[in-house]
Amino acid sequence: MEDKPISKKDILKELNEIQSKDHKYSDGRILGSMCTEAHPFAKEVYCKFLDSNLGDPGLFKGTKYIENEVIKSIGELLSISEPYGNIVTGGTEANIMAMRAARNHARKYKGIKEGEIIIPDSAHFSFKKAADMMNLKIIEAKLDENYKIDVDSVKENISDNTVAIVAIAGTTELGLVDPIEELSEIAYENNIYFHVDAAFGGFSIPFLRKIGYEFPPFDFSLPGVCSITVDPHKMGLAPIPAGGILFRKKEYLEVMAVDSPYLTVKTQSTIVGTRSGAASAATYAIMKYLGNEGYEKLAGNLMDNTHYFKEGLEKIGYDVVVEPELNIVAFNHPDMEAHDLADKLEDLGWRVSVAKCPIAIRVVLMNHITKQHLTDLLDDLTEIY
Ligand code: 0PR
Repeated sequence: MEDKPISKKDILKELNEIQSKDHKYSDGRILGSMCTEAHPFAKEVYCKFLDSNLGDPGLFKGTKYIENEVIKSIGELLSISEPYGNIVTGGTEANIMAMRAARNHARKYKGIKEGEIIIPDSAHFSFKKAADMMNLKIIEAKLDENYKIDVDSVKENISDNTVAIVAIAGTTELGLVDPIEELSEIAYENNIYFHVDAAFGGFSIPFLRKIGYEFPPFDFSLPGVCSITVDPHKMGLAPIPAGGILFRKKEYLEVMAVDSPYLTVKTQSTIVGTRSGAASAATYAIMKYLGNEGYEKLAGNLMDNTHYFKEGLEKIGYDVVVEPELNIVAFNHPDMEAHDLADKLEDLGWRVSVAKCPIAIRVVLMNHITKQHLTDLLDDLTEIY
């Protein structure tokens, strides 16, 4: 730090130069991100609540009310009238909370000390962080030929130490929805905590259903589902860091509550202490501003783009790995390594992501990628072909 203050003008000039090194969503070149530019209104509201701290909700009763209302509104989308939960720091904190609730619940009510969690091979790496922090053993269930969790593999792996089963609604790499109904039944029958990671799909499946897309049940309408991760900062157009975690019962928050004696509330269940109220307020505002209609339109448009892109790829001769269920397309050149194809696209200015299972180029069709961007991308892919 300098001894003398520097003028705002000079600092901003420097910051603008530095920021120009960042990629911008609006360039339409970021192909592998589940985040996108937040809606301008959400950003405006975010700034108004920048100082509010949900870690001490007694001081911020208004913001706490907003968080509760947001959880309730998301609950309505996920078929539960009285959900418990929080707006947290992204899907990672949400998944860690879910695993912590499951572990503590099993420890308290079943006496399990060395817990195991069964997750699909396709699960997001946040579960690895959760397992590492909580000393849980990860049991990876196999995927079936369609890259979804294999229900038999889950059944075979259930043991006396299983504290949770996890399924995904919108896998990170392919955007697929696991057979959640079957797993819910298995978890329910075996009295095992069942968590659904709908970080990506939770903010689109309910809206796609309303406009005629078919998805099997994946939410709290299934009696086995204990918690759901759903991130407003992915498909919800809310700013980072707006993750969401919803629990069916209050006792899941209670089993992981720690005393916070000198605060305005006596216990805390989130991982993070001082935490953003701005994310809750921005999510509240954007959900009201867009309404069901706005989100239906958004999700529908992104699926139209997905189909447009998929068909364009097939016309050129690329192999699409799997029929998209949500707005992600993964594809390969028939005789070029995915990493070589990724390098060629990077050379042309595209920011590409390569999936590992199966190895393929993966494009997440978020709101910042327009039809025109897709046409340009298909033109480049034609050149490369
Ligand atoms: N669950 C699922 C299914 C996810 O896909 C992700 C993240 C998470 C949980 C964790 O969420 P947070 O990253 O909010 O903690 N999925 C993306 C990924 O890892 C996140 C991402 C977003 C990565 C933008 C890159 C990027 O540019 O691929």
